Amino acid sequence: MSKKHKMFSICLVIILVIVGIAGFNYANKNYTSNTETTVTPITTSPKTSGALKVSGNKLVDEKGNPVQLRGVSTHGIAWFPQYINENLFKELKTEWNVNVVRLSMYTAEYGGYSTGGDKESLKNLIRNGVKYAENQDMYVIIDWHILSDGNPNTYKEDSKEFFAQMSKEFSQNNNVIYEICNEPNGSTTWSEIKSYAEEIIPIIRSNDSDAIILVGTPNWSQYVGEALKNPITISDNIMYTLHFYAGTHKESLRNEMVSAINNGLPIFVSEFSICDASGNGAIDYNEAKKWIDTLNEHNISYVSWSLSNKSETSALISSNSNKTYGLLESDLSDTGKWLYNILTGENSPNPETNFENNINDTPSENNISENIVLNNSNVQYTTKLENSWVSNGEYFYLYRLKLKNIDSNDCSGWEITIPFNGNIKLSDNWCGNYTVNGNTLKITSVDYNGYIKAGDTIENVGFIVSGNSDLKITE
Ligand code: IDC
Repeated sequence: MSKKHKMFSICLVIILVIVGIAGFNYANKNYTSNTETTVTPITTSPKTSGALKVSGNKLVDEKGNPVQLRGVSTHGIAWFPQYINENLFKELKTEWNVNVVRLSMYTAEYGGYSTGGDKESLKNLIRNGVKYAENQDMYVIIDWHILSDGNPNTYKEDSKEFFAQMSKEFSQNNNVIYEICNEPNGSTTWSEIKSYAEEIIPIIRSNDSDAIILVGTPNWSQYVGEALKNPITISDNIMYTLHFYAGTHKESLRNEMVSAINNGLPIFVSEFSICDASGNGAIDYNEAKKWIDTLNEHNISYVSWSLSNKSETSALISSNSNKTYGLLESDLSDTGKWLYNILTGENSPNPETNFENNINDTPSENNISENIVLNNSNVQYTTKLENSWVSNGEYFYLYRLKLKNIDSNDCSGWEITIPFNGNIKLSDNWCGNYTVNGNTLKITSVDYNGYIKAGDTIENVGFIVSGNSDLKITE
């Protein structure tokens, strides 16, 4: 071969290799091709990074190295308690590259803590969530999710009692982060938020001298500039939250965030999604990419709303899927697919490979949905088995109910009795008074859901029971 030919062949090989690599990359390109973002594997975790601190405008590990947390938020835990399960948390850590989970407990909406919600059940869900996060070596945010109550001072007494108890129980944990007010809004000013924070922070500090505390900012946690002008000085390890929904909040909010960061304010994005601010509507992939790039550039931690299968764009799980773990690509919503790609750089989760290692032995059936309609004089109720699993040899069943007042008059209270084919043990319940007698479960209304207008339906009521391996409701 002549020298010229040899050179030509070498060039050809090089070109073919380049084309080959490009082709391979193209073939592997994901459906959200406009979101190519470098994914760094998560190495930050409570075991390796220890208790986090705030240094200047940065979140740092115990040795002072900057860290970024990335993760997901539950929806309201009273609404979607089923996603607080350890298999899912494990999957989030191992499959999704997540190192923080946020537990959102509404104060005023839907079984809200301060508006008649079952305080003990809600606290138990938080306790479970913290325990699962700890077992899976993840950080966990306890979120006092104010929203329609607008001003964090509205239910300040409840908040004091709640954070006193939680921080006492978790004083030895190095993975717990306290978020003391999700999104102040309406006319709530920064000085009102600050005075609230100055009452809550010392309560937490009396049990836990250094946990990270996140403080919301005015206008649904957007006006971080207000906090910058007048930051909280009574304690260290405070961060300020900024929330965005990429379909609504764009460059001007990003600029506000970057400017506050550059001026020294430590910011944590404890909630965001990529649709509009209602949690629904179209996804804006372009803006989403700009946001994620900016967050990564400044090493800002971010947490995506929400771990639920509600039929709304921001829900990460498809409304067609009742799975509470073992999520495949087909179980994810478009937002869920986008997030999976952002967190892992890959397209499809593959959790089956981990099934044999699942915490609760094996799922008996992970996708059960069976409706039974029963009547109790004027109330017709539909029971839906939403999930079941085995834990330490015990069989658990999660049911959710719909109650309809089929009478022509409004009712001011209700009582229903559910017969099972075997004895049951009640393991969790919400939005009712529950008593077990052998194989029957009696549920009576609580003060906030006893009244049902003629013809109206209420949902929210639900429970988890354990029993035999083939437990069923008998008609
Ligand atoms: C939304 C939920 C929706 C629920 C509603 C309650 O997605 O299912 O019905 O709350 O009012 C927030 C809030 C967050 C909102 C979310 C979307 O922190 O609670 O969740 N959002 O509207 N701030 C901006 C958007």
